[in-house]
Formats: sequence, C-alpha cells, structure tokens
Amino acid sequence: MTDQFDPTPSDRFTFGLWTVGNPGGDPFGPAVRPSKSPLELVEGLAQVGAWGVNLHDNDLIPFGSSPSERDRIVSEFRAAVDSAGLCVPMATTNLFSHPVFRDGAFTASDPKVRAYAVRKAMRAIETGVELGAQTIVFWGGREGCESDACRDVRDAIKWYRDAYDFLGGWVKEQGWDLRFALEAKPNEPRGDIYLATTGHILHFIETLEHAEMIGVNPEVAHENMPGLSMVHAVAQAMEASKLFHIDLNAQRIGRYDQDLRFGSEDAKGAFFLVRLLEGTGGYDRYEGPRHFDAHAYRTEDWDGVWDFARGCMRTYKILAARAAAFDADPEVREILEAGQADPDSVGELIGSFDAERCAKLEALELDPEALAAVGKRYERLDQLAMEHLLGVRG
Ligand code: GCO
Ligand code: MN
Ligand code: MN
Repeated sequence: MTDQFDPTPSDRFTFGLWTVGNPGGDPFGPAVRPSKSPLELVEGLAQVGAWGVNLHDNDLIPFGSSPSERDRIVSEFRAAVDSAGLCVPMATTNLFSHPVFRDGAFTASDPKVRAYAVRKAMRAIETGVELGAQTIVFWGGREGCESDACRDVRDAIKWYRDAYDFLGGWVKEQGWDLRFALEAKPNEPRGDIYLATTGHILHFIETLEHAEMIGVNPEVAHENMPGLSMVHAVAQAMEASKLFHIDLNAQRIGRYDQDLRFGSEDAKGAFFLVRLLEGTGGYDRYEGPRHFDAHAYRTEDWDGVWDFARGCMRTYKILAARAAAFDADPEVREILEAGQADPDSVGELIGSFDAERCAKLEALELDPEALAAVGKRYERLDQLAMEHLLGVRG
C-alpha cells in the first residue's frame, strides 16, 4: 500500500541501531528474535523509508575492539550507510552497560571511572564525526543512585558539569561544529537518576561553560513515566531554543520505560506533540530529525519489527496531517482568537517594568466578576481536536 503517509527522506525520520535491532529480551526472559548486524539493519531501515540511522559506540564497535578492528568496522558501516542512501545525524556513547559504570559514569564517585567515561565519550564523538553526525546525545542511565547515602547530590552535579565543560571545550578545540543534546529520565536503571526531567536539564545547561552548544533530547516515555507532560517539556525547550533532538515513542504513565511504538499510547498527547513540532499551531517548525527511540513488542518476529518501524513513521505523518487540519479549521481559529482578543491593548502593559506602564495598569477598570463569568469554550475546542484526531472532521 502506498499513500501520502508513507515516509520520504524529507520527513527526516531516524531510528537507532538499538531500536529496530532490539532482539526482544527483557529482565524476565531472553531474546526472541535472531539478532541482525548493523549492516542488515541499515538495509532494512532504507527499505522502510527512514532517512537516517543513529547509534551508540558499542552498537557498532564491540567493547574492547582494537583500533584496527574499529577502523574497519566504521569504514564498512559508513559505506553501507552511503550505499543505502541513509545518513547518521546523531551518535551517542554507551556509558551504562559495562560494569565499570555500576556507580555512574560522569558522576561516579571514583575519579578514575569519571576519567574513563570522559575518554570513552571522546572516542564515541570521534566515531560520530567520522560518520557525519551533527548531534551527540548524552543519556546518563547510570548517573544516579539507589541510596543517597553514597554521595552528596551536589558533588554529582558538579562532576557532571566538569564532564560537559571538558567535552565541550575539547570539541571546540578540534574545530568540530557539533551540538550536545542531554536526555533526562527519572529512574531506571538507577533508583533515581540525576537531572530527572527535561526541566532539570534546561536549568543545568545554563550553568555550563559551553552552554550555547548544549541543548536537550526529551523523550516521550521519560516525561510520561512520572506523569509529566511531554508537550510542556518540549515547548519549554523550544521556547529556550534548546530542542536539539527528540526521542519519540509511547508510554503509559507510571510504568517502567515501555519504549512503545510512537503514538500507540496517549494518541491525544502524540497529536499535540506533533502539532507543536510541525508548528501548525504557531511558532517555527522544529527542523531537526524525528528520532524514534522505541522497539517492537516482544511478540514480534522480524516482519513485526518492520511493521513497528513503518507504524511509528505513518502515525507521525497522520498526526501531522490531522494537526494541520485542526489548525486550519475556522471554528478552532475562532475560539482561539476570541479567547486571546485584546481590543484595549492590555496585554502590552505587562512586561519589563516602567512607571508609565505601571500607571496605566493601575488605572485599568477590571471587573473580576465580569471576567469570571466568561466561559472559555474549551470543551468544544477539545472535542474539535478529538474529531480531527479521530478522522471524522476536516
Ligand atoms: C533508555 C534511553 C536510551 C537513550 C539512548 C541514547 O531509556 O534506554 O531512552 O534509549 O535514548 O541511550 O543515548
Ligand atoms: Mn527510554
Ligand atoms: Mn531515549
């Protein structure tokens, strides 16, 4: 079947090698699918219409490979990516699997572990640059603890800052035009992970030496696990010009990290997220890659994995079309415009303080009872959103 919802390269859809390559193991049982090599995964991704492929250093280069093995693996991979017509827009470092990171990587109490982690990240960044990546993601899966007896959180945050200050400076010294995107998660695998939400990270970035090259990589599942709104996290990041990357998937609130097919849970949340990224409701469109950090159900064989990948991309495009229809709907526009109407130019009185504005504000006739009597029509507005989302309108 081909239709307007099939992906094209201009959609900039990407998957990680670890996402479609997930063989279905979980803490209760082993892998259920025979694993595929990175080269086979690249081929499969090209076939389903993805634009790019992302990777951790160790998704491609086994831990402990010699420099010559590493060079051979990277150049073979690069050739496969080129011949499949894909690209590698993002690379990241696995700072969580090896037992050396059992107490953290950049925030481990042992300075030698921190040094090892920073050096591993440098090698992963070099690989990313060799493959053409413009964004380096950092997900600190082991940066946290089970017991706060182990270290003062302020030390951990300081060591975290030291690592990004060092890596940012090193990247600049190499002359590379790279951006870092930091990814928050509240817990799992650690009992508590430091910098638990996108909001925590947005503040942390402002304390870094190379803040201008550092932004965020919010993930739907990670904001939803503790019941927070991904839409609000992403909007705040966009407003701060810090949305450097995004991890799209789906999640039920309050569960372990489910990494489900994009849009397969909380379709309304996904609709408003896509609307935000596409800019149909106002402001600029997010122009970066649309990355899916999810994996197929454990029930699936390899055909099911490609169904999963197609499903992520199709749902995104369907939601983009639904969002455009919602924002073009005259009734929607009418409700939104009426809600924000400002015939007396009152809105402009609030901003940087000055005496003239203050005098005008003080002189306004404001009747709280009359203001309170106005219904906002959001029931109707939300029903319109639902009808667009469900495909019965527009
Ligand atoms: C997870 C994370 C990871 C990261 C990845 C990129 O919960 O396991 O989402 O998938 O996104 O390691 O750094
Ligand atoms: Mn995740
Ligand atoms: Mn992620």
